[in-house]
Parts: sequence; C-alpha cells; structure tokens
Amino acid sequence: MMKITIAKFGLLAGCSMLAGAIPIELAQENPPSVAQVVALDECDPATFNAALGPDFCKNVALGAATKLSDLFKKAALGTPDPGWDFEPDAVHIKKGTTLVVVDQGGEPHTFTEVAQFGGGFLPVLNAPGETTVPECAGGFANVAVAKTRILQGSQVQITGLSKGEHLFECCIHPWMRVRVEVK
Ligand SMILES: [Cu+2]
Repeated sequence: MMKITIAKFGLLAGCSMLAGAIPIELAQENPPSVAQVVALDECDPATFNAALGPDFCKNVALGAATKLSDLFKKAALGTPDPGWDFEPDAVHIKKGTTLVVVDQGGEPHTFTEVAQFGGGFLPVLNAPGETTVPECAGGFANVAVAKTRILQGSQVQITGLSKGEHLFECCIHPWMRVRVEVK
C-alpha cells in the first residue's frame, strides 16, 4: 500500500517537473516580448462624479486633479490637458510583441486604432475644427469602439500587429495618442 502511494507520488512529481521544463525551454528559444503603454489622467473625483455618476473617476492622481469644467475649457481652447496622456508617445516593437495597455488613470479610456489621428466621439473634448474620426464614430453604442475601452485599473492586450506603423488614440480624449512602429 505504502509502495504504491510512493510510486504514484513519484510519477506525479516526474510529470509536473516535465510540464514545468517545457515552457522554460520554449521561453529561452523565443523570449516572450511585451511592451507596455500606460494611460494616465488627473480627473477630479468630486466634479467628474457629480456630472458622470458615482465612481466614474477614482482618486488616483495624488496631489493633482483637474476639474471637469477645466478639462472642457482647455480642450475647447485647443490646449488640452497634458495630464491626460498615453506614455510613451511612440513605441518601437518587433512583430509578435504583445502590447499591454494599462489604465493607471482614474477614469475610462479607449485604445483605438485609427487610420489618421483626429477627433473623438465627444465634440466637447475635440480641438476646435476637429471632427470625429470614423473609428470613434458612434461612441460606446458602436461595439467596435466599446471593445477598445479600458476601464480604470484594467488593461487590454494588443496582439498580431502587422509590420509598419499603427496609430492609436483615445476616442474620449483624442489628444491621447500613440504611434506604434512594428519591425
Ligand atoms: Cu482617454
């Protein structure tokens, strides 16, 4: 009885060692390649949540907060608040690299691929004369746009990018832009 138990344990241990060894070998041959982009903002919970609903903006911007009315004012002047930003602005990756986009700001953003940079779906946040790009049209009522949404504290992974240049922007705050170069 004891012998059988030990033999079974030994077999299990052997299997798990083997299972553990395979991914490590593969990883050494093809190191997993990941590049990270972070979405940042400085939303002021009091004014954002009063207008947009409870918990829309989480208070994560320590010591810095922009009131909703100021965000609108700056956007209307064509000088949007730089606290709303994707970092870095340009990413150079090899084909096969996974792009991980993390929302470290206090409110939702989108990471939407566009043919050309332009306006988002909220005219009030677009620069003067800037029109909504086709990829952002319809806002979250458009499933294609909704799928690119990143909620506060969460992330999306972009895989399978073809070689060449890819442009991404936030369809809410369209001055948040990233240029991705895939080699
Ligand atoms: Cu945004």
